[in-house]
Amino acid sequence: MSLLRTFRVGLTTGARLIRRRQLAAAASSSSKDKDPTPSSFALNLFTGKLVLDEVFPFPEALSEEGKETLGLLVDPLTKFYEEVNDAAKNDQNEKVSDEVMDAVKKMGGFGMQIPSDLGGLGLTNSQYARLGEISGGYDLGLSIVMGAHQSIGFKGILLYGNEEQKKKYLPRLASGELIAAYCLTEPTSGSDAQSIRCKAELSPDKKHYILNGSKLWISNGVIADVFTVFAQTPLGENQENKITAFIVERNFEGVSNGPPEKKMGIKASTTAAVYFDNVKIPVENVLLEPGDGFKIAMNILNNGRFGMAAAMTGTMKALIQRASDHVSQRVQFGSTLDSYGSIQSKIAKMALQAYVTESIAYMISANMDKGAEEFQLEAAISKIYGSEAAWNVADECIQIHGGMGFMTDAGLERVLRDLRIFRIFEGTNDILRLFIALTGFMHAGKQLRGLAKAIQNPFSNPSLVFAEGTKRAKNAFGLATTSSLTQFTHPDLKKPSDQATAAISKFGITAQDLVVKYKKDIIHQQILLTQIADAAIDIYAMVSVLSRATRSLKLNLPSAEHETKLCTIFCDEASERVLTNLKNAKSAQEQQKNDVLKDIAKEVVEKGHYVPVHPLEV
Ligand code: MYA
Repeated sequence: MSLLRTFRVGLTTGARLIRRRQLAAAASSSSKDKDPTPSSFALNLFTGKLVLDEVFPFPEALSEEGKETLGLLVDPLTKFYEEVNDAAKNDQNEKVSDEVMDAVKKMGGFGMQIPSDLGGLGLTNSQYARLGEISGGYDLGLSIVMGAHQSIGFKGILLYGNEEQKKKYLPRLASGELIAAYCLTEPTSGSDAQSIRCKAELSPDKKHYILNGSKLWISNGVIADVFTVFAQTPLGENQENKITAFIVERNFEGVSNGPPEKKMGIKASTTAAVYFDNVKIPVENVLLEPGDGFKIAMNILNNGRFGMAAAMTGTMKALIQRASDHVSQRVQFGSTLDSYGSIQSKIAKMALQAYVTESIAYMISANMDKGAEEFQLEAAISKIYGSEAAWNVADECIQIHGGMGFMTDAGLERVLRDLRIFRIFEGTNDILRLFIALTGFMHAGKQLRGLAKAIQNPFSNPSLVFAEGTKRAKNAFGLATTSSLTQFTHPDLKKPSDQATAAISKFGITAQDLVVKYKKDIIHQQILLTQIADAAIDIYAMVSVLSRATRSLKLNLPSAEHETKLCTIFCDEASERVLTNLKNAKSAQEQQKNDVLKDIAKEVVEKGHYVPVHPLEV
């Protein structure tokens, strides 16, 4: 856009441009005019650079006033969960009662991050994380009702809405008078979000878009009044389809939903198909510009993922409390269970995983509060690590309880059922692992002179080009790091810091070697990509706990010594895993094993059943 034209645009358009710029900045690591060294620790790992601004020191998230505000909310929310809400009843009834919904509304629980001048509580991400953590400790079903509404449902309006859109919708969304839902997934489009088919066409008078199509498995789909809907819109001279984000009201004619799905867990929340039959959406209800929808969709998810890690932290803490109560009271073979080594190891590992998830969740939320723009990898890491950790912790908690844990009355099987979806929704952990590795490699490719001019579609576009030039690439890569984390960590953490430093250094070198070895073919190496993602997850986790434990030691917190142990053990185990994953990603022998795995899968799928002849039928 020329300067003159920029000068002429009115105030509204100006504000729109600013939001577009914010969107572009937050959207992707790949925009062309971007600072080549982003602030994201995880992204820089792939180029062997140690960029620590967002990980050291552990961020101080709240001002005194922020703590005070949070203090005023924690007690009522806890009291609500203890005295008003009944998670087991919600699960059994497969709904949240009107009484409970009203109580959440009264507490402001539906508008936690909406600014106070628009009727919300105006909380920061860190404050929201803390309340999400409490919710996750009591009732994951109700957490999803609240989370699908504000973590993703109206997040598009909050982040990218113009003044009119915000004023029109946010106050009633904050009070809970209106409930929101996020509509991306379709019958033929799950992980492959860009392949959606819902279509919105501009009416001849250009006043409306006409929306047709259906969305699937929409959280809050039965109860929502406002939907953020993503649909293809034909744009430009060629009428090329691009995704646009729309605010759609239930009371627009032609909006309906299917029955609530029968599902394994989070039964208190409704999940349903939502149908759009010639729905007239006023053009004013487009978020940002037509065609901006995919990045809006991705950024909403990026923006909400830390909330999931926070909720998982709460779930794990509650499970740890249940497990420790049990093991300190239950007597078998003449002693309480806590005296047995195998139980002690389980409890310690549960604590370890909660500590890591908590450290990651609050590291990210604080960075987002400080205005970080590149957190998509960290957000994905928090979702993957948190959802898997919570699953492990719930499983072990049940194991520790023995037969008792299997019984519905113990309330643990509900938590396990509720947790299962967290590894699937908001981006399956499998696709997020590929996303982490490919985004990292894409960034690494761009950093290398002579490599990768562009990667348009790392998952499916075969025209992706990694230029040749192996030797030059090697030199340009800035081979790993010369710094050591020990400069930033407490002396008591020297060993784990050295382990993490070695892992980071090895990661940079391995990432480079792999880019050079596979070039464009790296996109097809999914097993290898998963190993790389796992290494990146462990490294980010190590750095998060090192930073947190350092802070605790410096502040001489009462838990500092305990945290030192958690940090030390975690880094010991995680650094081993990193080295193994990196070794496997490069090893020819491991690649041969992967090929055999592929063969086995192919043979099973071709036959359509388990292949070996039954041992009794020979
Ligand atoms: S909601 C539905 C969840 N669905 C998904 O998560 C879909 C998963 N799929 C994807 O994310 C994408 O399709 C993937 C890429 C990642 C697979 N950030 O060619 P591309 C850019 C920024 O790679 P694709 C639900 O489950 C990319 O750089 N940018 O795209 C309910 C490129 O940019 P450029 C991104 O191959 C849950 C462009 O896009 C990102 O099609 C309810 C194209 O990229 C990104 N992430 O796919 C939960 N990805 O063109 C409730 C891509 O500039 C939560 N790009 O190069 C509750 C929590 C509890 C809270 C408690 C509260 C109290």
